Amino acid sequence: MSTSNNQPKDLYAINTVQDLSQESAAAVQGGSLEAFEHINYGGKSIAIDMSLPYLIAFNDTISSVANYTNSYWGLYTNADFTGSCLVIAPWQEKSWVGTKYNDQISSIARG
Ligand SMILES: [Ca+2]
Repeated sequence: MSTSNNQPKDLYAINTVQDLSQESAAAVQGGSLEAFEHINYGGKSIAIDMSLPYLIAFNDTISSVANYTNSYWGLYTNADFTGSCLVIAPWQEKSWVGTKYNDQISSIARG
């Protein structure tokens, strides 16, 4: 009696291709907004990949940001996405958020 090994091999190949595709998709859609304590990307930093209604330890701290995503982000001076909003474009970097927003940002929304 002979059986073919082709089917299990084919299934394995399909699974491998699917895994690679998911990794590629994650690489394209992933990334984060990095926020820094000081200007010029200095001091402590956090990597944010989703909206945060309150920054907790980073409240009123952020002085520079680097957006390593394809998304727009809104940086708000008050919690729950209220107050003044500084919009950060995809892949935009700001070595200084400006006087109005320095040490004022309390919530961040991913667009
Ligand atoms: Ca600061």
